[in-house]
Amino acid sequence: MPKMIPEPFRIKVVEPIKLVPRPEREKLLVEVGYNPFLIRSEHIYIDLLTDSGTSAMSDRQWAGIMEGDEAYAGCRNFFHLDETIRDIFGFNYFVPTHQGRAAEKILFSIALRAGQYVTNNMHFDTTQANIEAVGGRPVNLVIDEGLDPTSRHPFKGNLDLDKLTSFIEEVGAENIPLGMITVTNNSGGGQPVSMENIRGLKDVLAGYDIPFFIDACRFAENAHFIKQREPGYADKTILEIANEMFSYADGCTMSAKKDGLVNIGGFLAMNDEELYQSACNQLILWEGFPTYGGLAGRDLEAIARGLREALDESYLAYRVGQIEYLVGRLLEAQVPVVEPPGGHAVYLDVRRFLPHVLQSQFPAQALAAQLYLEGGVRGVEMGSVMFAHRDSETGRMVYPDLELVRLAIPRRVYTQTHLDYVAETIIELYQRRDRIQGMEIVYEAPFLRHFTARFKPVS
Ligand code: P70
Repeated sequence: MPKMIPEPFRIKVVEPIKLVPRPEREKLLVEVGYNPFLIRSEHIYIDLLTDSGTSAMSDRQWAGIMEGDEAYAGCRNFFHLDETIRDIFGFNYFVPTHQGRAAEKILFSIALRAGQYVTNNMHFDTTQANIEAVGGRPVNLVIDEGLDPTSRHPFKGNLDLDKLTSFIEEVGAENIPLGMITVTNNSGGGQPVSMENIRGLKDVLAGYDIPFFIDACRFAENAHFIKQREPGYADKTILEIANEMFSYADGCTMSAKKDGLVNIGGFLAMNDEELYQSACNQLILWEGFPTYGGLAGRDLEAIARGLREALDESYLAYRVGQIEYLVGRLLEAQVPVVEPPGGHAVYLDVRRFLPHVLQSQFPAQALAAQLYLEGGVRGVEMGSVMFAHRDSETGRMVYPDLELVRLAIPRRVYTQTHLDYVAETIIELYQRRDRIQGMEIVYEAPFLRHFTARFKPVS
């Protein structure tokens, strides 16, 4: 049996969940065009759609909600969050936003022009879409091991610095207004980035005078992996590691819905004063006054408290331990998953799970739908539906290297018994995998199509 780490908390409030009967699940799947995004949450038993905004807040965070100061300007919670962001991230300025993508939208609207490039290990879908929305071009430069679901490299989220240097030389530094790194690499299996890589990335970008921003959503989980796996960090605290990570950067975008342990919120932080002034102008236009952004005072307080709780080592050991435990149970049954376990989710490797389904028939979408049918479990497709695109020059479809179903584990929400149930559901599905068919699209939106697309089984 894989080892498990008991929850470092006890449960004070409960929320009932129920498994709707299989014939009803079957009917619901047809109604929503086989897209689990479109199923009502009350019809889901175990919801692993995302770890974003789904955390259980602590009693201290809820107490902070009562201390919300709802003044339009200058609320005390803003200053509390400011102090917290300085302590952990160390940037001079920040603007609160309603979530991560709003921070991205503001950053790219002020720092990027049409035709320019933004490099990253792997952009997440909203980052990619926000870059494209202003006519920019997202570029993914993760190391080759990061695209191989079986490689056990300890830092598969690393960016390939040689590829980066060649890319800068090829297109010219003046065409890259900023370089990014996503910690952990969500699109590539929740894999961490090493401190050495972040430092090296800083050196390369600084050599060309290109500003460096971190997509910081899962920074605490990344810091935990650095402590566990990178020589020289075992005796440092998570706070010290986070401080060092961000010391190399010029700013960050953050969705506090992940390692901020809250249900809504985010921010954009930076050192450059001029950039901050421009960000404030856009913020006032799209989000709100600079001391609340898109949030209420109480939300700012919950983030300030959540960010500190995310640095707790017993919490992180349990958190990452849950992913390791579920991966361990699946590997025992030979189910193909991305290895080694990442920080926030288990990723089923669908190319090996359903080798008989072509990528043009959306195998990961088919598997996500079957997972709901089998056990009322909701995961998310991260493959051809989310990332395939038509090449603007050749007009041909380009399919992503990785075809995954992600089972994201909400923070502090499910117990080990829930994970055992999920493991058993997947194992049963794996045993009848030969009978799972591909899908075809019957409706798709012009961008970020995975949220609303509809499908039917291939005839
Ligand atoms: C997720 C959510 C959000 C995200 C991210 C990274 C590395 C920025 C953002 C945007 C989105 C999602 C995906 C599938 C189903 C539901 C939700 N990731 N950068 O679950 O942040 O959502 O606050 O605007 O992972 O991974 P935000």
